[in-house]
Amino acid sequence: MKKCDIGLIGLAVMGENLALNMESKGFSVAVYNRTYEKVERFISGRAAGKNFVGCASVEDLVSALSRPRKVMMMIKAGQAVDDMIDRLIPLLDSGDVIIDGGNSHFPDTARRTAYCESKGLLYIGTGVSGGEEGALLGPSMMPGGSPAAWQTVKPIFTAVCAKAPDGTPCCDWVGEGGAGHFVKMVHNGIEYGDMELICEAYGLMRDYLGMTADEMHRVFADWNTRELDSYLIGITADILSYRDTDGAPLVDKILDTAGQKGTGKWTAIASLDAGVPLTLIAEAVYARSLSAMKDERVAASKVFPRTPAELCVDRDAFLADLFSALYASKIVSYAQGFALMRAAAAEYGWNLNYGGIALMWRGGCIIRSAFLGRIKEAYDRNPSLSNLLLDGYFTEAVKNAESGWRRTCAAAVTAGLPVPAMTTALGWFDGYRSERLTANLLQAQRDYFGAHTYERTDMPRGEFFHTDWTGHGGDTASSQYNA
Ligand code: NBP
Repeated sequence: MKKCDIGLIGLAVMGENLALNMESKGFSVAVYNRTYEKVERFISGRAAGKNFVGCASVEDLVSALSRPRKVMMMIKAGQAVDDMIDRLIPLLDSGDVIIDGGNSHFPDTARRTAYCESKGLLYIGTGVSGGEEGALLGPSMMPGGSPAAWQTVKPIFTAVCAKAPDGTPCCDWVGEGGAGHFVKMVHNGIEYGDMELICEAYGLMRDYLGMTADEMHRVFADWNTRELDSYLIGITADILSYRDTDGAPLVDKILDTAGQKGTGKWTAIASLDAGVPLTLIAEAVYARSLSAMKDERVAASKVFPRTPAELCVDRDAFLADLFSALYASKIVSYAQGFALMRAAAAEYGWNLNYGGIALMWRGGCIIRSAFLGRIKEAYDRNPSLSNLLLDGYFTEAVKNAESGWRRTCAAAVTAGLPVPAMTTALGWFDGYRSERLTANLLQAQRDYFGAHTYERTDMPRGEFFHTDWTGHGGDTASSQYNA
């Protein structure tokens, strides 16, 4: 029997659709799932008459593959992946490739790459974004791991992935070790930020302007034809026009508590580890946590009732400001996300192609947008751009949006309506563009109580001083290191 081009383990929503996608591009696929009934159902259902081989065991799957063998796991992240790798290793030979397409944490992928390489195998950890539809029709894919594996999987990955509007595949080699899953993690963090910003804009339309779902639908549909043109703005417009069976907007009947699966939290933790402010994404994670505290919020709303704001604004003018606030905050979020990737690249020795990453996210994935084309152009102009805000296009965009952004945040704060992502973006912006911050006082406080020393404005950088602030401290300074 002719051997298959690739093996796929895990026939849940992502695996099943990705397998169908691969087959539709001309590849033969062997499939295996822990619960065998799912293999039978798939083979006799959606896969019927197509180029698939259903396998009852991991051994059957491996023996059904052509060499070098490529086995892709689309299973629950965590221990299940480690266990599956240990089952595969004795069955595979040098040069074969194990691929993890799940949402694994990047340090796990770095560890698994080294482990598989130590056994003579190659390993790829790839981000796959786009949900069910993306998996079937073309996801954004972010592979990293063993560089020698890339040429082996490239024809399949670039055939099945999404294509940018100019036809470029939304998949390219990201880097060694956990680089692919790191970039996917930042993608998911940015997704959290984009979603929270849209929800804040919706909140101001609903609770400040008192707009109906239909009116909001029209605004988001209009925004989707402008700089904010994106998948998430588009689905927001769709959601706002969707009616329940009784004709009322379904969105109004959905409980206001959000879930999360951890990738946003990982991004925020990575930013704390790297010392890179990622304020907007962190706020977006906290906003979900706050939303989940429904009972406590209901109780607190009785203790601190909000005084309805006197609305004396021109609706169209406010909506124009709101557009600016969303756009400027989104720019800050991406600037912060790309800054985190720069720091990680320096720490882990990855040679990340930032324009290439923007292109990978340009199609197929949840954060796809016209805006990412602008980011690609910014990194084409200057591949070592230190911050997105310093690219001419984005500098102008933020300057143009700034006054509307401030008016929006001021109105929301005065009305007592929560816009944590928009305001934290503004706070970061004001800090980032400040020549002189207040850390002189902070450093004095640290030196006062802990002899942590300080540098002086009238002396060269790198010389540290300690003052006996009270007159009864000693001369001994604390050692110099940043934790
Ligand atoms: P799930 O994340 O729900 O995982 C279900 C699959 O994992 C089933 O095939 C299940 O087999 C298998 N599995 C489990 Br659970 N434990 C296993 C074990 N110990 N050994 C072998 N197989 C095991 O599926 P999904 O939503 O399709 O996602 C797959 C991966 O892709 C995940 O890592 C996910 O985070 C990631 N991802 C998901 C999305 C999305 O939109 N859903 C998007 C992007 C990435 P069973 O049938 O026997 O229980």
